[in-house]
Amino acid sequence: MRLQSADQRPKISLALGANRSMQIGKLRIDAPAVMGILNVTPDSFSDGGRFSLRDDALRQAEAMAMAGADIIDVGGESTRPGAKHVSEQEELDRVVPVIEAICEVTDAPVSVDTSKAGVMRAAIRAGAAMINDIRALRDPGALEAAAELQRPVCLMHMQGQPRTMQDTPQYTNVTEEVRHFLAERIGICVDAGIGRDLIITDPGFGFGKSHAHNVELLANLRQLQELGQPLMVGLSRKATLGTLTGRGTDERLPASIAAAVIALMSGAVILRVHDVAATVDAVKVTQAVLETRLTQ
Ligand code: 7PJ
Repeated sequence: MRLQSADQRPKISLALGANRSMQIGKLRIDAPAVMGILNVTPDSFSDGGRFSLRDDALRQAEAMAMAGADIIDVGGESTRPGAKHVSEQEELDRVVPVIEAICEVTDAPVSVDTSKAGVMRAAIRAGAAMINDIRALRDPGALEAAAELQRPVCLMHMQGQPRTMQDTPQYTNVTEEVRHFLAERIGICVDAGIGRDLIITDPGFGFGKSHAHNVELLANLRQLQELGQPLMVGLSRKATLGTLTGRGTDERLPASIAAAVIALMSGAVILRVHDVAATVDAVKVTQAVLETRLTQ
């Protein structure tokens, strides 16, 4: 059964900034969008070699599209604290065949979760519609590649580097420092020729942030709307939800839904999640309330 797709859901006017809207591939972002997470790393699927990795990934992408995912985010680099460095060739070998295969079977736009200029270029050539960069285009050549490609790009805040970022995260005012960083990156992107209609921002929950920092950021998320760009939020199954509930990674769906609803109520436009069907339902409920508020 195909669940109700995004274009059948009621629309609301979103916090996209004055008179602005965004197009990601065939998807017009004029209602909250659900981005399904597809990790293409050997530890995320059964260990059956490269072809099986591609087929498993394709099946999961199809299932997420059927469940109502508006975007599929394909990543080949594990960014967990302590994760091993992945070479550009390894990342290309993981994500390019998967992106090609997904684009053949679904219209849902594909996002590539990468920081590497070469992977950005190859992914867009393979059919990806947007770039999701946890390093906000700070790696060598990434800014130039994104400017050349002219596709929507998500700039995420991270303090430090994945391997050590959770050792001693430090802020005087986490929300203000994240806002300042993102404003600076937006300016740098605009100067490099990336239009504001292509820029998405993300506070980067769990990336160089303590539990208290994550909670404070979520409580103050609305302040990031001042940036004037669509806001993406990734809290799905994250450690901070485990800290709040005492639950393991696979038991964090209710907490993830609560976080998704709070994010939407605070102006988030794209939710990056593992559990697509459940999040799509939560979006419908929240959106109905937001829309009613707007028209009253
Ligand atoms: C995020 C991401 C996030 C964006 C990851 C995980 C860790 N990209 N990539 N935002 N998180 N834009 O999913 O637990 O929060 S990987």
